[in-house]
Amino acid sequence: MEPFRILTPEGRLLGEAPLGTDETRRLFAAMVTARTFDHKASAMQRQGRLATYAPFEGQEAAQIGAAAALRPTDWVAGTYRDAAAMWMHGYPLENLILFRMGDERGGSPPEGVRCLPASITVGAHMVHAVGLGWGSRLLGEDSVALTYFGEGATSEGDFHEAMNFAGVSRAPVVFLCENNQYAISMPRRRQTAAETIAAKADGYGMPGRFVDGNDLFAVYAATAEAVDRARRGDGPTLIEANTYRTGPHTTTDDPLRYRPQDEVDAWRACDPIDRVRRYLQSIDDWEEGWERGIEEDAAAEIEEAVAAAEATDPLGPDEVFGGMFAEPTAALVEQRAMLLRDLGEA
Ligand SMILES: Cc1ncc(C[n+]2csc(CCOP(=O)(O)OP(=O)(O)O)c2C)c(N)n1
Repeated sequence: MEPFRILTPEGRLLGEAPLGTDETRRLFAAMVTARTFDHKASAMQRQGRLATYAPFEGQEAAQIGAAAALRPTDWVAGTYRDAAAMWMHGYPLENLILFRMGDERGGSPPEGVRCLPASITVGAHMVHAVGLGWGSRLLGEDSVALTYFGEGATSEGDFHEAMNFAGVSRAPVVFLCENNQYAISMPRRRQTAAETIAAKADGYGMPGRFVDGNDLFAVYAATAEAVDRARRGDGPTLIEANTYRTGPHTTTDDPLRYRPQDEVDAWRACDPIDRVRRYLQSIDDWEEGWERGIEEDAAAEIEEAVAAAEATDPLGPDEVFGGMFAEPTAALVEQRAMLLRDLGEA
């Protein structure tokens, strides 16, 4: 089945561009900045400055293109791999880095940024996104919740519960599946017998769109349409952004053990950033110096965020007990006291 596509890998338009030149250049710059962050974070992990890192290289159009269709009053609920989407929705780089250093204080955005903490539990946040969308409706707001997840998450019970409740309640939610072809080492063909992830929408009474996830324009257009539909009160949409992660699942795995290099190379030829660059070149709106400037600005902005994160006073060892419950359980109170006693601090 052919995905919905507006821009070919060669950067040729197949239909009308959904974005003007200035906005296209802005989103191109966002994708370049996101990739600069991704490479920096992978390097920092290798230097022992970050814990495990889940790279998103190859998925920039899916994350940035969808987030660009939102208003600041809308909600984003994503995963450990959705740093670019969260940043696009206002989550500070410093917090993204701090969280990946293992510091819970980076796990939430500042007041007013409508992003949930990244979900490490596969699929759990989709249910929360439906609650946010439905709750907004009950409050009389017109906010929409956009939830990002991988194709592996569609095999979780939470996917069914979220999709079912959203369908029945017509909650203003956009389900954005970044089908990056693998759930760790599990290939897409063994994840589900369905022809597409998008086809699953049928069973929940909502539209499903199968979209070229490496096409910024297609992802943006499909998401903007789904967001409009949700905001009007016409209910949720499932979008499958067909894409590929060119890096490992996380910095702990070796993808060559489960996928061939020629497959990676074939997907690299469909790179989402190259595609928009080719398009901008074709309309004479790209200069090498401009792109270098974006990279340099991005690197400087990221360095500043890294410096701020690394200058943060480390958490005390007992702070690990504070992250889960508003009111700690009796067992946690006891364990915390034991730890402090053992450390000679009580
Ligand atoms: C409920 C749950 N089960 C298992 C895991 C371990 N795990 C972490 S990532 C992952 C694969 C998820 O794949 P997918 O949903 O396709 O997203 P991707 O990592 O490819 O972005 C698994 C099984 C988990 N974090 N949570």
